[in-house]
Amino acid sequence: MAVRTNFLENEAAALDYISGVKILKQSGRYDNYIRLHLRAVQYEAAPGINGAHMGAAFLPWHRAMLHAFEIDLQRVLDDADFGLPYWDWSADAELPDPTTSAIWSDSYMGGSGDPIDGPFTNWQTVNESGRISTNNIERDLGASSSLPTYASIAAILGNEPYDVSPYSTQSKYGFRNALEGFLITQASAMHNAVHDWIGGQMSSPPVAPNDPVFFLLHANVDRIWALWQSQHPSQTYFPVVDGAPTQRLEDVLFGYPIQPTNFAYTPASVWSISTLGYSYDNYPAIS
Ligand SMILES: [Cu+2]
Repeated sequence: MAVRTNFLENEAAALDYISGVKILKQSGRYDNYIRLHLRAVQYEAAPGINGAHMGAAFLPWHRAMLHAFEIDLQRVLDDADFGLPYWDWSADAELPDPTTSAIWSDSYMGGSGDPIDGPFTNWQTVNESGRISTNNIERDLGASSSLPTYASIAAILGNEPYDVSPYSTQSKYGFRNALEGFLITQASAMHNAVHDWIGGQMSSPPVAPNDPVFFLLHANVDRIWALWQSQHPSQTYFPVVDGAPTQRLEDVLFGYPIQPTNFAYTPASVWSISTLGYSYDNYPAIS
């Protein structure tokens, strides 16, 4: 059982994460995840809904991606219990200047710049055509948007049900659209705001996973979803039958199966994190 811990509170796991992603980049396996995400962004499940975003499948699609990625890291690190660290971006939202958080130091993820400094400074990125480009990873921390606070997370945890018709950015209530960041009437909120706050590739959905902070950010999104699930044990996934292809309870999520898991992930099959074989060391102390 893998336990996912806070990137800034578990130095060994943080450094393992950095070594692991460097190994995956070198072998080309890392770029497969960028291309998986790219193809999902480019797939139109229905008008305004792509394979991985702006629809009900947003949370399960990324849970599946992180699950496969975590197992890849376990293999290259030779540690079957390795848990993907999460970046608790709301903790940093409480700092006077979140760009000074230790996560952006050169021994961790590196900070702002084009290219960024730190362990990933010379990484070549995958472009919107799926090809290796000459661009490196860039960031412009804090230039736009702001990190969601604990209070803003607390404010959406009461949302039920999981999602409502039309299961898109237009859904008027429901937890998924709130956490993804389209329900709140701001230009950029929740998950979307974190991407925008980082800038560079991270603020461009087709190429966002070029930046390895993508997985740390999404582990925290997944953690907040898992908290919601534990607080609302009678809630289930929607849509069951009336949604678009790749979005319904028993549909195989777009782009799967992939190596190394080769699982035909569905929203149903990823609903329970304990079934997938991982847990979080804790949840934000909010409710
Ligand atoms: Cu995201």
